[in-house]
Amino acid sequence: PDRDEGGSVVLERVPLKTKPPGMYQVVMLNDDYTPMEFVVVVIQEFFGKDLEAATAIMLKIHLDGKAVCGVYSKDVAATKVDQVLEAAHKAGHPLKCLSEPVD
Ligand code: TYC
Repeated sequence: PDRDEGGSVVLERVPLKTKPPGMYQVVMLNDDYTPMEFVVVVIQEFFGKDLEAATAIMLKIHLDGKAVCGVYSKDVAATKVDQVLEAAHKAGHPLKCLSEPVD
């Protein structure tokens, strides 16, 4: 083994490779029952969008089946999902959303 000036054995350690935290997108899903107006309010409230941007996202969900409402760290994305699901459940709407890693 390698030794230092004093004769002690030098143990070499390669730094553990760390990877950057990846980002997660919150995807909202379409359904046949949740009112458009409720979705627009939720998107404004929890994703910081103004009325125009929230309306555009809601319409994209309605037409395409889903859309990304925002991109966050894993923890924040999970919290957004919880907030949306709780608000929808409390209001009696079946609105669903999920978070997934950004490619
Ligand atoms: N499709 C719903 C309707 O026609 C509106 C809607 C939009 C529902 C977006 C959910 O994530 C959603 N009332």
